[in-house]
Amino acid sequence: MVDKKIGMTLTRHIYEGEREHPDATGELTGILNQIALASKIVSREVSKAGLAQILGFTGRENVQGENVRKLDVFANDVFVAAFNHLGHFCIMLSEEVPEPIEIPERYSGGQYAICFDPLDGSSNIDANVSVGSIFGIYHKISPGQGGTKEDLLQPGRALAAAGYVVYGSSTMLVMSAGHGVHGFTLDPSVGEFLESHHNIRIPERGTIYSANEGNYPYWSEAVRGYISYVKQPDSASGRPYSSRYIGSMVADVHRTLLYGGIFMYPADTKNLAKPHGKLRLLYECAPMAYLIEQAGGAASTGTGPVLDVVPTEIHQRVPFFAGSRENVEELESFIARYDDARTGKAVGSSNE
Ligand code: AHM
Ligand code: MG
Repeated sequence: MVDKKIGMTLTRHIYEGEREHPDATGELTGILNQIALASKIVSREVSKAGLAQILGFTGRENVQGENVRKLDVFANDVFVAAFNHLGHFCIMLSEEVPEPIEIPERYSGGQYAICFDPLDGSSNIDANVSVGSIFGIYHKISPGQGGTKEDLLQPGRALAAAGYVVYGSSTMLVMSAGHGVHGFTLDPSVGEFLESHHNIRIPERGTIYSANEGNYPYWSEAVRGYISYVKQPDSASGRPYSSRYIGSMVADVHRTLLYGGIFMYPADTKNLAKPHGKLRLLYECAPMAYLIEQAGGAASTGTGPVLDVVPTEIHQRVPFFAGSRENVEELESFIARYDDARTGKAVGSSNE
């Protein structure tokens, strides 16, 4: 007998989700299907990057004498082509493009805006390390036909859906449309994403910390204090924690979602032009924060939920601390304590 779970494709999952909501228009189904299609194409190219000689080069010719593009540029082109004639979007934002991407007028009547990072962590590709795509989908809020920056500059709390695709030892799409987080693994033999992880829940507390510790000297005293704390032996809380850092956000967040712990990219003083860390709010941090919260975890800038940050610029960066709820709260308590010490307030005093 065929197990009915075998038939739970991404498409069916989304369709069934929409069926439970009679007011749903089916647009989100169309969008997620298109994301799945684009990510299958990107996955195919990522997996044969070395063979196709498209890694690390741009504007060069491959063995067939065709022009080749860097893989992140290729991925951007694939996602843009998948979205801009769909009719479901009014505007798009990509990490690869400085300004919002307008939709051709004929197709610009869609009721959604999308922010995406087509290929995050692409500096890892030459070493065959996992990379990923990230997306966040918002309802259109601007009046009239077409979209404006207003549709993109929304807090993560307003996300209608978000997800990522990790191109790792297998390709996996993890998404939420506000009803839990679900993971789908690409079965290349049938070309379908099949549900492999239903309702992912992040552990309440984990014993892995994940950060680029080379930046330690440039972090705030509070973050340095927290990192010293996680290394101090304490059997009750499982310290010292293990350190794991891939340097590819999608892979690091994916592991954190499944195993628990804390992933972070704090602000640092190394580059004064980047006082808010490295990661971008709209297409890196907010979608990941949405997934982590949907899975029962927490995502913070250090002083409050990432999802509550109201963006003022499309390529804005924020400090990012995400993972198991207890770990993130612990990190926040370090920041509050150091802030209190700086401002002369007694540790543990209230914030009123
Ligand atoms: P990118 O968008 O240019 O790929 O940069 C983002 C990546 C993330 O995937 C990762 O978390 C981070 O940069 C790693 O940065 P670092 O090398 O400073 O540790
Ligand atoms: Mg990126």
